[in-house]
Amino acid sequence: MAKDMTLLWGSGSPPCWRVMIALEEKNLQGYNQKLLDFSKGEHKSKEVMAMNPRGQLPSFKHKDYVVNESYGACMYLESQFKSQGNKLIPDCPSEQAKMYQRMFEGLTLNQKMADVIYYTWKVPEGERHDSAVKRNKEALTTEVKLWEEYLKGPGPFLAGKDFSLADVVVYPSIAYLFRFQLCEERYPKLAAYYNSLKNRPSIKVSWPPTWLESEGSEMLKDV
Ligand SMILES: N[C@@H](CCC(=O)N[C@@H](CS)C(=O)NCC(=O)O)C(=O)O
Repeated sequence: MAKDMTLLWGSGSPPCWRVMIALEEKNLQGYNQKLLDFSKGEHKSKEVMAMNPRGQLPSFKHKDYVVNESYGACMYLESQFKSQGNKLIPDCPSEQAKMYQRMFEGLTLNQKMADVIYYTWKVPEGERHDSAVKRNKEALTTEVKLWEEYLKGPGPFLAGKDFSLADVVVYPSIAYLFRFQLCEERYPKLAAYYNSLKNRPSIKVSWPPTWLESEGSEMLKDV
């Protein structure tokens, strides 16, 4: 039981979901956790700010060691609990190189996705520029095509035959794309990857609760 760990998280946030998947993969159930509501501004509460001065989720600590950055937390958990649960960093140099490459490229995918989704959320309708919307969508389309190509290589996982940290950190972004109705027919490899991992225990048990309650929007339908 991981009673010496605390995770403050928000539903539907890819960074939060990454940490939850890593905790499950490392058999670290039973940690202290609190689900906070972004729409009520709970990520700016005193409790979060004390742990994470940016007021962002996830906020995570093990004992007194704070690792709020989701990639950092996943890498920390793998490093500290190497022989527990599933091994998430392959020994084989070619697979390890691919794993780090895909992991960090995942940040670009996430950013390009956020550029499209948050522009529409944050910029009021009358102030939006069609050219910016178009440019962001084109950039995301180029990026998504790249991931579709990657999945044509030896799989079934992002770094090869084994589930790794690359899957832990990138899967939530890929799931987010489909939540916003990325077309499964246009990206069959990505869709197959997304669907095949839905029932993996670490992913299923940590599936964003708000996603079970409502449909996502169609924002990425034409990407
Ligand atoms: N680099 C951080 C990013 C965390 C992050 O951006 N969290 C978002 C939710 S997905 C958040 O808390 N946003 C609220 C805010 O920035 O005020 C990580 O990977 O952990």
